[in-house]
Amino acid sequence: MTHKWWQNAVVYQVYPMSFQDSNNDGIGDLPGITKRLDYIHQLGADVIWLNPIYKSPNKDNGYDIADYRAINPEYGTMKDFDTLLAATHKHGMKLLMDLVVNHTSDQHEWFQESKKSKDNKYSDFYIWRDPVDGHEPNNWREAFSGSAWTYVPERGQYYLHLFAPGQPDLNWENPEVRQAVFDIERFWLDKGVDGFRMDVINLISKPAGLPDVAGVPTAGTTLDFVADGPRLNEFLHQMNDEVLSHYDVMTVGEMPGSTPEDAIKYTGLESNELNMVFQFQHVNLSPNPDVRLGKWNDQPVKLPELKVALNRWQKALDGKGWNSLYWNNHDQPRAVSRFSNDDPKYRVRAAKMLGTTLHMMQGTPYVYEGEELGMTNGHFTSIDQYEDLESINIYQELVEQDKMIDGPTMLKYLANMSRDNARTPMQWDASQNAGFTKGTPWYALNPNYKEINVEDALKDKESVFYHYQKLIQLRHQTDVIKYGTFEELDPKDDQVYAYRRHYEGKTLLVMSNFTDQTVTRDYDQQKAAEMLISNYDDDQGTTLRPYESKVYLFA
Ligand code: TEU
Ligand code: CA
Repeated sequence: MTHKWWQNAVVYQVYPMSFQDSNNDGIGDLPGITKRLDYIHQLGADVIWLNPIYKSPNKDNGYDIADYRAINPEYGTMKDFDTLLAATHKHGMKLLMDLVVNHTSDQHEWFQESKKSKDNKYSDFYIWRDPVDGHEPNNWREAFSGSAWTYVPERGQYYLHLFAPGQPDLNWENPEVRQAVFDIERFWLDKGVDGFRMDVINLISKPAGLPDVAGVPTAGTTLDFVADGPRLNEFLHQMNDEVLSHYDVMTVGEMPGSTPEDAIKYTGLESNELNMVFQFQHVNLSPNPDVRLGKWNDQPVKLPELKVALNRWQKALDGKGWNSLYWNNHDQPRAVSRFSNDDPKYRVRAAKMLGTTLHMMQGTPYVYEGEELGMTNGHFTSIDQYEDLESINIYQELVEQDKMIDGPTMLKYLANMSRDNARTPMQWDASQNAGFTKGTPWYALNPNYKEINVEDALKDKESVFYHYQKLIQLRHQTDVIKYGTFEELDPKDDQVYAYRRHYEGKTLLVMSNFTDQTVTRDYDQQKAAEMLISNYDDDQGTTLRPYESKVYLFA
């Protein structure tokens, strides 16, 4: 079977605002990224995914786009972008843009026109509905607290926003909207961009008639209800047919709420829609028992549940679709804090263990900036330390407005799960502001940058960085890692994550101890031809020390 370049690739995700400032205004920017391409290339990444860099009022840090063909001045100019793209290609790497087309900013000219009247060129570009009995058209809740509807007196109607009021949903039922999106895609693809990460792309087709959500309407139940709507396949097929299929590009659809069965419809190897999907099952584990609290919890992830989440997708897409593999991104807490142990005593070993566990699976791995250092959550203790509207709004709604939960408990949940954890600036060295900026950083750094930073990591051959570099090298060199089938082992085992991969007579055995205990497990590792990688410097056979992770190749 021929393979596509993106099936061999490893992606490095850059959150531009927090990556590298070059003009000392405290905000990361495009020239800063260009300066750091050597570092990303040294890690071994093949592709860079940039979070949105378009003109935006930044109500949701760029996921509210006001002009799809202009660079946000905070990040630089279109010339800076062209320089970054050319330099990325010169390094032999590719560049993905973040395409946010389920919604725009309310500052986009389309919306500014649409809200004026019911009979102008853009009136039908968004989802407007009359009040029902003087109220919102249905019970949908938006992702960042509150109703998913906002009333506009000048039009006498409500408009839908599954996210903030500053993020009105586009009306994909309107063929002119689809063509406008396709034109935006061509603009960037004709500039030489190598593909797109598509923001909440499985929300673009809404359930016919926009009926109420059953049960308790929350942000989570609304997203789940809207996800994977009736015309999604049709829209994605048309996008592929009219645009994507005319370029050699990589596309990954962010699909909250999708199941493997859904994903195969959109990313099947012959589906002619998208190449792969970001699924959410493993990042939504241990949900709060109270449905109104959704993802907000302070519970550690249980290994058997993690295995169900990841193994299900490995088995379901094997030979039928393609997985993206990720532990974290700009919306998730830091991997080593969420899925393992960021206590300084264990952090490095645990971070390496997580890297091995994920990177030996079938799919395209995504490394989020700083994950390759073992960067940790911010362990915030006060609501004043948060800047993300999701964090601030949920605290205001549940603690201050509804008095449903006390402040200290909500702060524990936020410390464990907030997106802010991922947005503290990249830690380059132990100098002031970790070398991120000589100005005042837009967001405070994690104070542990003095111990966790690139400069120290590159001097330490035992660092998480060099472990990730080796994982990426192994993927590039080893077909059984890239293409092998997946065999789960002992899914109920709540200490060790073990699985095998098989390809053309070769077998990989991956064993990861997720605990701080020493355990024993025998999967015939003694008969292996060689050990490919370990986070310890010796091999004690069936003994697995705390957070020990190792990979054997059986010829
Ligand atoms: O996220 C969509 C999404 O469903 C969740 O990640 C959501 O943001 C939240 O974290 C659930 O608790 C995408 C982007 O990745 C995110 O940054 C944007 O805020 C969101 O869409 C709206 O564009
Ligand atoms: Ca800057």
